[in-house]
Amino acid sequence: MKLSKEQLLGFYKTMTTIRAFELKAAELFAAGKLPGFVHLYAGEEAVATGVCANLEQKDYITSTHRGHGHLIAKGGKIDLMMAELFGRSTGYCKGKGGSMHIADVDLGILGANGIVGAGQPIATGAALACKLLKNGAVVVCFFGDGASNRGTFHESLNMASIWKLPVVFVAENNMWGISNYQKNHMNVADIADRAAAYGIPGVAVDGNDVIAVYEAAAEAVKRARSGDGPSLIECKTWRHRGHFEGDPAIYKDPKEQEAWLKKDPIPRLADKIIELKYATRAELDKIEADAQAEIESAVKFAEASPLPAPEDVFTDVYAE
Ligand SMILES: Cc1ncc(C[n+]2csc(CCOP(=O)(O)OP(=O)(O)O)c2C)c(N)n1
Repeated sequence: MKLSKEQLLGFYKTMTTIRAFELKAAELFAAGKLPGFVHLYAGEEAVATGVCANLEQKDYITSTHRGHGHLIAKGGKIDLMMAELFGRSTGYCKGKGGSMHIADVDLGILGANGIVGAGQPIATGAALACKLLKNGAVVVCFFGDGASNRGTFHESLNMASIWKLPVVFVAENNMWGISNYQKNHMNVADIADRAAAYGIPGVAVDGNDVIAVYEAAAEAVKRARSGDGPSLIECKTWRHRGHFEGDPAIYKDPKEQEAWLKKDPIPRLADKIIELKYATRAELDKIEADAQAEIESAVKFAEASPLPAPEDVFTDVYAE
């Protein structure tokens, strides 16, 4: 598959925007400016970017506790995301949800989720709705290696398979479930192998290679859209930081960390773009600087926004 200059530069923009958002969130959290937990996606940008580049606005995603990258890649509004992290009334959840509850249904973002593995049945249900409504939409379900051990994973893949639902399950295998190394929590090397148990295609790809992710997702999305049912894609990647901000990640082998940092998906894509002569280093630096500026402006928006009013404490919390 030959990708155009516009596509690769678009990937670069999305990935550098996610990275800039995450590193800014790390800095703000350390400065005590963000009231809730943040689980950062730095290092895993190629997964959300490569997958979501295959989606249209009418398509849906379900996200996780590590969701900022998914939201940005699906077109989420960065100023509203940042305001939510700050707990401000202009945020996606009017400041009451924080990082793990951001949703934008108009953009097909069915929500981040603090419950590990909870997105899998939601994605399966959304895919059933798409099939019944015949709206031609596809659902992508992002989840981690840890979530691949939950009953929700097995039930969802089975149900999606027998009903041939238009859903793509994307396992983001960053090798860790908090401090639990993959080898210690599952006896298979490739999560993709689990697809065979449900009679659906399963493929493991280099999750730090945005082109490889894009190509695998293109096939799975096409399959889902044409009514041939679900697929499982495992993207092998690495989170650069601790499980959440504040976790020093002392359980990581420093040598392994160093080796993975050398496989950082962003410089890898930059090298590819330069090799193809699609852009110069200076042009890529400009894309990165623009991404940084967008994040700085989102921080200004958030900091200038009011906190929710105390009398609104119960609004949007309970349904009548
Ligand atoms: C049902 C449930 N069990 C446990 C937790 C606590 N918890 C939060 S994140 C996490 C690990 C998730 O690992 P993984 O699915 O690999 O995602 P990653 O954090 O690596 O992106 C756990 C166990 C939870 N939030 N929900």
